[in-house]
Amino acid sequence: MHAQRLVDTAKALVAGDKGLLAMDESTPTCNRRFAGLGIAQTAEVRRAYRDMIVTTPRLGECISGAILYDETIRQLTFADTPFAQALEAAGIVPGIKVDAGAKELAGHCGELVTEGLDGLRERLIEYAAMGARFAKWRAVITIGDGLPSRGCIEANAHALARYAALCQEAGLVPIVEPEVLMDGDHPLGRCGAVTEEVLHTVFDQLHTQEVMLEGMLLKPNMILPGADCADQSNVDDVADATLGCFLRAVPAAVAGIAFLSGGQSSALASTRLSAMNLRFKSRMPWPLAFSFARAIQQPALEIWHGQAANVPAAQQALFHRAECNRAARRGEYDSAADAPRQT
Ligand code: 5MM
Repeated sequence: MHAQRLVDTAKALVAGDKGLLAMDESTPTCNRRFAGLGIAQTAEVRRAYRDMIVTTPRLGECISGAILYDETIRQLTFADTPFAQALEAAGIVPGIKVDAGAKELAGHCGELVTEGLDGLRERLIEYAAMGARFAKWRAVITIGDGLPSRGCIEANAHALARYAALCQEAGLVPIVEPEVLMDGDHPLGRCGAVTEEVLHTVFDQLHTQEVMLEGMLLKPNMILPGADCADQSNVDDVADATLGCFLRAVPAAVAGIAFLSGGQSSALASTRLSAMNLRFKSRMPWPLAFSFARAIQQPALEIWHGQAANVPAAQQALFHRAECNRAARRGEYDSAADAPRQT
């Protein structure tokens, strides 16, 4: 195994105050976001959007790594450079989403299991040859009446662990993403209990599959009340619930934690990350970073709107959100100062 290389890459991805940019929306997800804004949904327009992102001036000052989608890693930027190489040139480590998406779990109505293990060993070798140095796999856990089931949690945890072991065999750092969705009206405590059970199960499976924790990153949800819950907890309650859960369930050997944003507004995601870093700085055994998609990209996407003339303004918005999250890693994000630009 490539132990030292894995440890070095994992550390580099969460070093200092930088974080990751998830730009790995699958074609259906990217098209859905484009459709919502009336942007044409073609491979060429998706390429233009991703070109806007990776050519953002000084992005590498805030972003350590970027997660690409299969379509993008095979495309060239407008400067005729493969996207992975363009990222390396910008000082950003290229990564790749390797799951094949969440599908209905047989026998478990309303629950999903992420697929993509078939042929993964060969795909990882191909992605590594294209320049990817880390990978990502997302499992989706739904909270509902009687959900999640043990069957769903165990199936997803097993797949995450087998994916992670294959990544390390190929020399790619696995990002393990078990996302407990915000959908629903459940209270904060329910999200906390479910997330803790999921994390215990995931780390049990990672141990069983002999995954080296020092050479992987965890990409979890924050502990939040459901989006439809009447009691939307304050920032400190979210920070305390989230870090309390992680301190109980995430081994200290894990190289780092990088949150997903999960549909929170850009400002709220930064505010909560900042509060966690401020309140728990001296008590955390791992760096606490970000791996946001919507919470970094959304304002830029809305400005860009598919128009080349909007690229400079969109890049400014993208860089601004990246900088905000860099400040949040230091516990220094000021949402009041950011207010005029919030979306
Ligand atoms: C949860 O989604 C991940 C983080 O994004 P947010 O910060 O917006 O929550 C993200 O990496 C996600 O996995 C990609 O957007 C790809 O999603 P799909 O559903 O297209 O595979």
